Amino acid sequence: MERTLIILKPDAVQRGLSGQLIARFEQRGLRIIGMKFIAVSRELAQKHYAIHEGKSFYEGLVNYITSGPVVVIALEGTNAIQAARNTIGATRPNEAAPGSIRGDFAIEVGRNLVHGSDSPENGLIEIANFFNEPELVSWARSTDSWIFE
Ligand code: DAT
Ligand code: MG
Repeated sequence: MERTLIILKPDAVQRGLSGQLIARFEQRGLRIIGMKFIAVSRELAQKHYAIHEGKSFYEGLVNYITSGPVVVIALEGTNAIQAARNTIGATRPNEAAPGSIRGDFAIEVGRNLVHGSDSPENGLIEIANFFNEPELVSWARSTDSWIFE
C-alpha cells in the first residue's frame, strides 16, 4: 500500500470543483484516510514546496497555494502515487490527456487545480506535513476486496 497527499488547490475550491475532483479519486479506488478544509499558512506552503525554492515560479507557487482555502486529502492504495498522478494529468494542463483532471478542467500550469505526491517516500513526508496522526483513520472499506486483489 502506498500513500499520497492530494491538495485541491484554491482554484479548485473557488470554481466549485471540490466534490467532482474528490469523486474521481474515490471512483479510481483509492481509500480516503484523511481529509480537511484549511487555509495553508505561508510557512506550511514554503515547507511543502521547499524542493522548488529558488526556481523562477517558486514565489508564484507559494502565493497561489495560500491564496484561498484548499482541501487536503490523504489517500491510500496499491500504486497510489502513480494512479493518482495519472488521474491528475501532466503538470502543464495544455499537455494533460483528456480524461485526466488537468486535461478536463485546466489550461495553465499556474492554475493546475491539484497537487499529488511524486513518490511513496514523499507521500509519507507530505501527509505528515499536513496531518497530525489522530487526523488519519485506519479503516477497512467493505469494497476493498473488490478493488484490491
Ligand atoms: P506537479 O504538480 O505535476 O507534481 P511539479 O512538482 O514539477 O509538478 O511542480 C509543482 C508545481 O509548480 C506545479 O504543479 C506547477 C508549478 N510549476 C512547475 N513547473 C513550472 C513552470 N515551469 N512554470 C510555472 N509553474 C511551474
Ligand atoms: Mg510535484
